[in-house]
Amino acid sequence: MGFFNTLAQWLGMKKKNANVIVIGLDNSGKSTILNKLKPEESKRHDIVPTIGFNVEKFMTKALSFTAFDMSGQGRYRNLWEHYYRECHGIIFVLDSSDKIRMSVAKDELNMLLNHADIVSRRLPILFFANKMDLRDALSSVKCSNMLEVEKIRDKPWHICASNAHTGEGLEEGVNWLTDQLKVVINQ
Ligand SMILES: Nc1nc2c(ncn2[C@@H]2O[C@H](COP(=O)(O)OP(=O)(O)OP(=O)(O)O)[C@@H](O)[C@H]2O)c(=O)[nH]1
Ligand SMILES: [Mg+2]
Repeated sequence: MGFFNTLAQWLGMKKKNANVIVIGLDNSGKSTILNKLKPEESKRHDIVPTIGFNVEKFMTKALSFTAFDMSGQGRYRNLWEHYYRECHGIIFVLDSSDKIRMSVAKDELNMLLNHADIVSRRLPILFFANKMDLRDALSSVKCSNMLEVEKIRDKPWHICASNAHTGEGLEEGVNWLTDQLKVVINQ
């Protein structure tokens, strides 16, 4: 394996690695999204609420991603900041049907944006307005208005409506993130 990796790297075939942190409130669908993006052989059959965090891997056409799948439960949210420094991009997942907690998600987003390890960096942020299949789900435009995402001027951002069960919207999102990252990653 080592030999083939070295050979692939030497031939310029090995994909560059991007670290992304996947955050958002508990129950928004972070782990379900990552499970859908993972290759068939490493998919989990049942997703349970994340304790602490898990490290997951997935690939796109141009990059290999290492994703820190953080728990969104209140008691674990203080772990998020420990991974900000080493991440190249952020995936922020919203449950678009959870109107009551949209303000909590907004507070978490503002804390992220004002964090010392984030504030001065041009990190791309991909938002998934997830659970678009639910009848009372808000549109991605409405979600971005509620979070005042358009106020983010110093970082590229993009919002996609998604359904983590069918995978709808996920490819569009990760393709956008790949385009943002492939030019800035050197490793
Ligand atoms: N209807 C619907 N349900 C979803 C969708 N995505 C995830 N779910 C469900 O939402 C619940 C929570 O999903 P998780 O992926 O565990 O959420 P999480 O954000 O990782 O939660 P924590 O690990 O606790 O932070 C599960 O029952 C999922 O099946 C979606 O797009 N549509
Ligand atoms: Mg989870």
